[in-house]
Amino acid sequence: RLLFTDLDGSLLDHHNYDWSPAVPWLSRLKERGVPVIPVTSKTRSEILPLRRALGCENAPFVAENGAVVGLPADWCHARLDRHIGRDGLAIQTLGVDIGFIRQRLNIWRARLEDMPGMAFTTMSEMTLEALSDFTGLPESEARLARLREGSEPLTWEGDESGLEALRQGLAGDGLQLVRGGRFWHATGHSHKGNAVNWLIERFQALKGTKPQTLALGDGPNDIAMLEAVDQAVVIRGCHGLEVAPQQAALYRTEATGPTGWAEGVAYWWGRDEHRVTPAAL
Ligand code: 2M8
Ligand code: MG
Ligand code: MG
Repeated sequence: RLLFTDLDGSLLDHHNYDWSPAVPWLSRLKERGVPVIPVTSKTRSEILPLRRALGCENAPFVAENGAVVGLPADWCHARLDRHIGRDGLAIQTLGVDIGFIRQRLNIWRARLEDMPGMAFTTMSEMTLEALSDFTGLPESEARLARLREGSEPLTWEGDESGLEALRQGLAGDGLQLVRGGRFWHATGHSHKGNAVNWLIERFQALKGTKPQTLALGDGPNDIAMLEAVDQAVVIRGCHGLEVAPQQAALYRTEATGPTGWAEGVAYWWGRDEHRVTPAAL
């Protein structure tokens, strides 16, 4: 079994980033040997301390909306992952380099300058103080959010037509915009669904069996992940955005954040270890 989870607004509270309501389930999953795999918009630098705190330091993780995958030693393949870092992780990049993304955002901003509905601020342009105020992250953590490798978050201050123009420009560069909780994220063609499929394939290659998979998320950027697994949970969002994956085995929670997270895990894995999913019927 594998559990894939979004962090902000799902395992972590949208406002204060607390996860205490999920702790009983995190311990139970640990006892059962089920890896809890964070799949998030956050950076590798943000995830490293967090996964220790959450107790999922032996599981892989997906950072920056699928652009970066971190593999602990027992998920590594002798032939494919040659370099294991001092942190014990092999890093696979499924996305596009941040330098290219920032360069293209600047070019499109300059080219579309005269369009009235065109206005955005990238995370790297925000001061640390502004970023901390906007996200509620302490400055020490906001600093880690800025250490980006394969995705640039931005706040949109323009209108729909400007957004569409930027989207089209970026598409010509092989880039896309996905909606997170507070930010839009400019990325390559990587997304959470690709990264989850990649990890499921890796698991199968190493273990020779197909894992049973569950995923939980609250935002539009989670849809591809929710469609890539056997059982899915949409956690009630704090942002009013529509999240409608093409997924027959779908549960929508009543509660938001980590309380909703625990509700969702209990729905699928709480009573019956071998619940038959609607998709399998
Ligand atoms: C950003 O990600 C969230 C995820 O949904 C968002 O778009 O609102 C990222 O920049 C991430 O690195 C950061 O930790 C988070 C803080 O709220 O915001
Ligand atoms: Mg989220
Ligand atoms: Mg997220």
